[in-house]
Amino acid sequence: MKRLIDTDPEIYDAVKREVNREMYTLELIASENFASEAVLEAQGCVMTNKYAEGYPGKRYYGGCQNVDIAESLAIERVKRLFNAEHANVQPHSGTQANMAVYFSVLKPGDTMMGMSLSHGGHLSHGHPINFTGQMYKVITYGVNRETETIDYDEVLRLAKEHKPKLIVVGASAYPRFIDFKRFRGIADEVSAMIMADIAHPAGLVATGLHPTPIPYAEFVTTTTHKTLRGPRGGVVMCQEKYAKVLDKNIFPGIQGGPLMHVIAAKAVALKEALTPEFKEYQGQIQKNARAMAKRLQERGFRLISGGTDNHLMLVDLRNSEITGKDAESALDKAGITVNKNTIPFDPRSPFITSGIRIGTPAVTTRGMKEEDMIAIADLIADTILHINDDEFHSKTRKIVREFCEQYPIYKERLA
Ligand code: DSN
Repeated sequence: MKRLIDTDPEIYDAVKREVNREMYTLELIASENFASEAVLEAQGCVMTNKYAEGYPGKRYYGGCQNVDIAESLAIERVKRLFNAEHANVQPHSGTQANMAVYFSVLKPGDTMMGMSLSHGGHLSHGHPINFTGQMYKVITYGVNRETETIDYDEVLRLAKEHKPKLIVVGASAYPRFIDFKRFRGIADEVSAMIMADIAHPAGLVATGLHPTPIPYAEFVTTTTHKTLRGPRGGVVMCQEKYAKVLDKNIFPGIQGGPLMHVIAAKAVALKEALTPEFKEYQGQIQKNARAMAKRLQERGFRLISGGTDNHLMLVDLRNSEITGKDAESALDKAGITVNKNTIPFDPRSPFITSGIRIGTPAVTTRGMKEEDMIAIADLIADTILHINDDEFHSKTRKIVREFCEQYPIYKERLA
């Protein structure tokens, strides 16, 4: 980054610090990952310079022949990866992908259903402080208090009572498989449409390691940077009959010029996702999550729903005085990055919480395996046991650094 050093040493310094943070700490935020060098190169390329409002072959600007190649490849690869009839790769984010679907099928005041954020849903699935909560009549569903898994009977009861036009299926902190077929049955009983937001398990869905919503949902949205391991951004897939209305609602509906450098990087990540190595990687994410969950349970932690089927787990700290906020902060000092997270029926506020969310996609990208997850689970358990002991955290931070050095990333970047 020679030119960046000369032009803007302050930003260079911040980037360098971030590279070091990523290299020498354990990244366990379930929604994060390390995009490949090829993805980073595409995202940092000159396509950032190009305006390309419209779609491949139908642009409002000249000179789009090269970005058209990138966008067409990205579209074709998404369709192939997920077996989708139609795809739009322009959404700048997951929330914008969701917004485009809502605008395609709902009018202000219409009724939609989504999973409550406090039970593992997402802000853009109808939270009162999000545009969805302000524009639509939102009915939320959640998990059963006993099983801590989605209460499908309650979803059906609510759907029959409120007759939503759209049911949103998907979560950002739910450790179990989602039964999309069952949601289809519920939606059919009340003539609702389904939007499945698979941002979190997208990589698992793409490789057949998590049930796919494609045959059951009119619309499927995802981000490209979580388990899918691409650049930050969104994608919408839909049945062919909704293609026109969807495309219109993304551009010119809610966005102007697409980010062509990001779309090029999405295409690269999607190419990577179509390889056998990616399937192996997704399988390892899942094995790692199971190994980590098992070890945390052996160390006395209670996990929401008793374990994990996917890439993440939610630790319930209610049986101690320690809050999610305390745990996040102590782990951060130890060089282990997680996020505090509300757990279902959490007595504490979202700023404090009684849980932490742990995910394995990023550490698996580094090449770590089940035995490493056991070691990391022990570091987490010991850190939480010594919650107020900063000296202990400094020692753990050194262990974490040595551990990370065995699994290098960014060999050529600022190292
Ligand atoms: N904020 C993301 C997450 O961490 O799960 C979802 O958009």
